[in-house]
Amino acid sequence: MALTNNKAVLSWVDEMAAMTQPDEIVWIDGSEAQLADLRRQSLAAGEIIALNPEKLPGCYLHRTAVNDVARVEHRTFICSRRQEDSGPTNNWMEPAEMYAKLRVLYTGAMKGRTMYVIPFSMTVPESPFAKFGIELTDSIYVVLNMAIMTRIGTRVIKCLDAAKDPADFTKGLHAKAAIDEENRYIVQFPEDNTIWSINSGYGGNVLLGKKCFALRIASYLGRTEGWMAEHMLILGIENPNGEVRYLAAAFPSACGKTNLAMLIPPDVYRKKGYKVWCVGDDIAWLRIGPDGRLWAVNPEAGFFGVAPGTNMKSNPNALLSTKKNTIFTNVVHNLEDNTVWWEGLDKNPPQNALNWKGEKWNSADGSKGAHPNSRFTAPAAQCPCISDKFEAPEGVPISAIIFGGRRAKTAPLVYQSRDWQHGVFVGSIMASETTAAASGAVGVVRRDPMAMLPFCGYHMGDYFRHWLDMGKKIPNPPKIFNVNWFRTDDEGHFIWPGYGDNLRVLDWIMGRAFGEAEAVTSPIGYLPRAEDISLEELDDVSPATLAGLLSVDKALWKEEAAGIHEFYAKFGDKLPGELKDELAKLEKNLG
Ligand code: GTP
Ligand code: SPV
Ligand code: MN
Repeated sequence: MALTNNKAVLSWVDEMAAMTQPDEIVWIDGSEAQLADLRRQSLAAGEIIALNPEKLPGCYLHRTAVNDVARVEHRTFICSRRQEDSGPTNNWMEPAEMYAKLRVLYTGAMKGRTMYVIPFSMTVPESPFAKFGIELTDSIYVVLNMAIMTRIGTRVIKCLDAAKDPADFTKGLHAKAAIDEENRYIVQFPEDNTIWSINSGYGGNVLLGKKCFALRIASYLGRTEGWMAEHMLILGIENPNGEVRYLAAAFPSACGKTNLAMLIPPDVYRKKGYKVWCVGDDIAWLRIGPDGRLWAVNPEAGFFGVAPGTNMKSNPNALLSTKKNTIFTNVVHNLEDNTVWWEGLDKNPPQNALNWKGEKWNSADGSKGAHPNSRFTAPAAQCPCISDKFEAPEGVPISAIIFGGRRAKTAPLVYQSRDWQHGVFVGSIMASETTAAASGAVGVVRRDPMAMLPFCGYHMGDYFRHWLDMGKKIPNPPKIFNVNWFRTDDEGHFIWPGYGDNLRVLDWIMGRAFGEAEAVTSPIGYLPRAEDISLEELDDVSPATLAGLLSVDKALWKEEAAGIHEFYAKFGDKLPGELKDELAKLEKNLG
């Protein structure tokens, strides 16, 4: 039975049902009883596997199709009415043409299936910043994931019905169809507040509240409405005085957001009383608060985190978050005790196991058991270091914004921009090696401005403009930094230990944001001196090594500047003059 009399919602659901022709329509009320029933159906259909109820209570394993294991950027479209509003970094097609093309694929796609209607909210629905959406899907896996990743059900639809404009919701349509790679489309129509996804059953392609809505559509809404939707983690650092200072950090996919968001301070910091609190691990919505600072909320309710490499040493808080009520996707099924495993969990791959494809697996043959982009979907509230501000409707005030990527060379461990405009330049020139989070080659350096290349819902040149304009409107803006945890030595090993020790760098960053730490000028911005970053009780890094990590190689940076010119040329007239000026300044500084 429909959960609402909302005419806009009902007529849209009817229209989509007429096209997709499901046998049945089920409204998701968000109750535990309904979710339990769906789990039973999904188990019976073999779509999910129940894991060991003692060791992993409420946990399930799911395997996606072998051809469907990551986001597909080449099949992701921003269909704004005018191509120039989608821009050179997005795929585009005329909306009418795209709708027509997809209608053919959607017609009858849910025959013999059930359509689930999921009302969802990004951030707590009672927050003045909440945005509502409805996802229609024929996948129970999607329903179960959305129940973890967003707030869903009756609570949400009531808030939408009571809103100023009950027709103001994002219309998301997902159909698995035949999981046909050739006909896979992930399409955003920003002006229609609409998302159509077809022929995938994998995470980021189908959990429409996440990248499709909370970044692509929301970045478009943010520009129109004067706020920002960013691919950023949010964390609070509590210092020994008990004061908590917040930062947001944008790193590309699989470059360390989840890890940084819940890091465990090194012992020497812990003993002094430092604590880290996680507010979010992937997406931040940022608004100017009444006090003139920039405030951030995490629109999501869960973590869709990379499994490989997660262990009790690298990220115990993430691992502990997954010990109950978690859905694992494309990891190893350990048949010895009906649990899960992935590369980097521990040094003991199970002897009796199935790999991510569900095949008998022997680790000794050298093959990977878990897919490199295998993931866990876990409720954020289960994270041992979740912030008490996680659901605060007003969010948290941000003192520092950090950009960063995977760069084997060039980018130093950390540097600070001279001011907001220079900070926007630093974000716009971000580059990073590609990872398994998206299909395609891994390890290729590409420009990924603000970690938003795959997620910006409009012209990237206009996006830079929006950043610059926001800076002028924020009376007390955060300071902007860049970090690189991934510099390697000649043998390709990471030089910086990373993970918990990244707090040593964050400590300097916060010191700078609050005018308490020293820096020196360099051609690229402010740098710490080696003595400004604490190496206390860190035996593997000598002051000389640290100095090396902080060095700026002018020859490499000149090459970098040439690359930036090439990248900027894409944006033509839409490239803000301020960024051209910053590039000229960089070149002048390099001599
Ligand atoms: P998405 O969920 O795709 O957006 O990824 P993410 O940015 O949250 O990345 P995540 O924290 O899951 O880390 C991805 C990979 O980077 C994992 O294999 C981590 O082990 C590794 N990693 C994270 N932090 C560090 C670090 O400080 N140093 C090194 N060397 N590796 C790290
Ligand atoms: C990312 O790729 O940045 C992710 C995973 O967070 S996905 O939801 O698949 O986009
Ligand atoms: Mn992400």
